Amino acid sequence: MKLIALLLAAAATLGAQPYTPTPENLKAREWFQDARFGLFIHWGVYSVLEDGEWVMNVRKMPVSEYEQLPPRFNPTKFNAAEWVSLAKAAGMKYITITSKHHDGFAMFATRQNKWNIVDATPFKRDPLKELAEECRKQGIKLFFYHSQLDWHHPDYFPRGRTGQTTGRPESGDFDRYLDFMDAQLTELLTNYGPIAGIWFDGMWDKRDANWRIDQTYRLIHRLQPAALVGSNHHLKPFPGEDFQMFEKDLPGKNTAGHSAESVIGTLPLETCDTINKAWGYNAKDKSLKSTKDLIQYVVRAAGYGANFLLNVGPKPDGTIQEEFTVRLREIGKWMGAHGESIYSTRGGPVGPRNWGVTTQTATKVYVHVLDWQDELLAVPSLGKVNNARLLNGQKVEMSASGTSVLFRLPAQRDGIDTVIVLDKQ
Ligand code: FHN
Repeated sequence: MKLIALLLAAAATLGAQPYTPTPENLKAREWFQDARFGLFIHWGVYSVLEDGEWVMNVRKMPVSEYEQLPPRFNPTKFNAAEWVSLAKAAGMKYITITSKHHDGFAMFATRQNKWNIVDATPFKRDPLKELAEECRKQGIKLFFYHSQLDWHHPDYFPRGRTGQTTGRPESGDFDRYLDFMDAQLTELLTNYGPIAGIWFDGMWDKRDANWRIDQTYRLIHRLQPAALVGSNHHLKPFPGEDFQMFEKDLPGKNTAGHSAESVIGTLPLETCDTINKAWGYNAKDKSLKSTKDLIQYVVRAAGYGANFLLNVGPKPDGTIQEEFTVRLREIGKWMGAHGESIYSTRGGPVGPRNWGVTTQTATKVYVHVLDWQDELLAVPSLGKVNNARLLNGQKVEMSASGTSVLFRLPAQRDGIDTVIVLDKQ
């Protein structure tokens, strides 16, 4: 299997045109790296069943059965202003929302088929249009997560690893499906104003297919040159991709099995994870990460020079569950007091350690002590730095010891992240 993936990755690369990002794309990449923290939203007709976004495949529901869901989907409590305000309150700078997940159901007013929230549900509104307008109003950028994998479209054929029980005919024209996908992407990049990027998912379903990604990526960059392209294919980035993403792991790790690749090259990095274990709304999933866990996730990601995209799965009525909103607001409070050590930083002079990470700007180094009980902490040289202090200005004793620096940590520490800031000389 791995050999196939390698051969096809090579083929895809060889077949691809060389990609030179435009100046506006490069500027967008800098903005993306400065942003550091975003809100992932998995929302679709599957939320009606309250059992996650894979319910169609897990319950082996044929299309005919799954098509009975949209008439039950009427999220009248959806309020774009509330969602965008919540993201801002959490200290997030962008939102990435599912325009279409694997079930093929478009959460926007597509004209390519009737399998969408406007034509198929009593809601009749276009939530992505409302969200795009609200994001512009509140100064939050908007990405669309778009699944290349499709369990509904008859031309997604041959089938891949999933979607084998949907009852679709055993025939179809995959290129015609990709034309359909490109037409929907054209709608998303034409009718919704400036879009910060497209977050692809699902190539892993058919590693041996010709996904025509160079054609699709060229389309995106032609329509909106500043739009950043990323793909959750778990392979090394292809030409045309503008950031490398990881899932349920820090960059270069593979504890969750979703990020088989390491950090390759110098593209901006982003990792994503959930507050409980589910991406789409799952009423039974109470395995919640604490606010401390989530803040430390943001900090550790920043220590790897990566963004953290934290997910919510809204309910079928259009609201976000309280366990999530409480955590998001608590994270925002912490970011309000410590944000200078995260926003607009890059990975620090010392790589991530068990005790914590470092971040840096052009003039400062931040040492994030996340898990260290002792009074003294020795770290490798941080370069020419001085004036060690906490963010509140309290001085921190520091001495050089060979090529290391020794900190005497304050007895009273931040229970989540004791940030020591130093000036670069
Ligand atoms: O199958 C999807 C899953 O539903 C979810 O969208 C995650 C988010 O990164 N990506 C895939 C699993 O790797």
